[in-house]
Amino acid sequence: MATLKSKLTSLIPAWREEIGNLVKAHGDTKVSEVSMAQAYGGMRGVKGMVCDTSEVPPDKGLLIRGIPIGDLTEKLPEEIFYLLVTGEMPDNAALKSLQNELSERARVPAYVWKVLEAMPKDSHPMAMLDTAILVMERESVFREQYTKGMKKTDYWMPTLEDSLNLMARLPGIAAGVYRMRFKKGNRIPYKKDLDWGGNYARMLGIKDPDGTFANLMRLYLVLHSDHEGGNVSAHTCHCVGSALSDAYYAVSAGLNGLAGPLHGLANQECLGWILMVYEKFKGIPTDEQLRKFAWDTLNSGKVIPGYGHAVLRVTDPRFTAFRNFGLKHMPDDPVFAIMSKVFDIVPDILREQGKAKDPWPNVDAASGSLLYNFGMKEFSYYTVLFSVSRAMGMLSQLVVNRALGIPIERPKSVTTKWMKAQVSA
Ligand code: HAX
Repeated sequence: MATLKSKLTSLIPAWREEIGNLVKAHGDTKVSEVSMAQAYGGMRGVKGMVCDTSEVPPDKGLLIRGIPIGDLTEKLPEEIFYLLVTGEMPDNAALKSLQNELSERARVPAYVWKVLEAMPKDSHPMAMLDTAILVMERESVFREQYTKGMKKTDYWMPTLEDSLNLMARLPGIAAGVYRMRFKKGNRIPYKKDLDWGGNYARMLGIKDPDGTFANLMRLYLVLHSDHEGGNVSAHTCHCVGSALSDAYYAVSAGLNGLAGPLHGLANQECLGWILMVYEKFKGIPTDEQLRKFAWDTLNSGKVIPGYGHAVLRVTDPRFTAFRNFGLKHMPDDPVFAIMSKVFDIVPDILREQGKAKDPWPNVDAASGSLLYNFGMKEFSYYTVLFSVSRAMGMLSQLVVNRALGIPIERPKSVTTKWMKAQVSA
């Protein structure tokens, strides 16, 4: 049966040759310049790294291996993982093989639960997820084989092993965190003949009589999977992994970045903001009321969560996909209706304020209102859902980078004194 490993074995030599030849022939070609404003401004727009799994053209939004995310919304998340790693969609045999690999590796070791049970009861679900990942580091196949000694060209193989092990266990761990942290009852075991995303939905234990919640989870896992290489979570994972730290270290580091309110935590903040509107106006506000509420937020020095983006300059197609899901399944839900109204009102306000370069909604603006509709009201958990998905992007980038032998990351920093000297020179 076609496996992901055999597919990569056939693809990697050509990737290496292509990039080797490119750098050999054109290594001195300039691809970016860096201004002082960029050096002080989060390196925004500096082209200093390569990521082939996905790209985000500012005027289009996410393309996974060149395919617009809007064309992938009916796919299974594990199909997206295969696409991310190999650049090709799996055929039926390859998909089945990947699903078998994942279900065979899905059992979460008992010591993980013991560690999580020992954590303070008010721990953030993201801290619990990251702890679970890190505590499994002892099982890293990469670290074991590296310690024994292996060729650099083989690094990607145990990295793929670690990636599949981690990815297989993540839904069970994340669902277990949900049930433990929010006292939802016993853990629900992985079902071998169910797909990866469907399993996650099932193990969460949310009521789902007609399978709509499982479909939302599949969509959620597809939409958040990857967003090129420079965002905080992907870049952190890449940086840590470039030191040949294994996938457990690298992914948990990336997810610690995802836990920040300007990144993955925004989905929790976003629904909080919408519910504040709902409570203040005891339902759906008028346009005028919503406008004033948004201005009050801005005038108090806060951001409007779910709006703006470091790269995008259009409505995020992932937002559109979620909104379409809501329009189909819950058009009359008041929280969904407020979220839609915010979309009609807030971009104009942000434009009028004139600070945000991108006044449009990002992926986090819509997802919370959909989850809320299914009774998933524990906001602090939302970034864990994001994490299970984003792990696919981080792991695929890690495998590809190991295959290509990308070296340890080490950009040059300079001092303010040096900057001043440049100006006077
Ligand atoms: N509301 C109010 N002000 C905003 C804003 C928003 N939604 N988005 C940007 N701005 C402000 C910035 O705070 C900044 O103000 P100062 O000059 O006073 O510092 C100014 O506009 C310029 O910022 P920018 O260049 O447009 O945006 P950045 O690239 O610096 O930051 C962010 C991008 C996504 C962090 C930003 O738009 C933001 O804070 N948005 C709200 C939080 C959010 O939705 N985060 C999730 C992003 C998607 C994601 O990564 N998910 O994981």
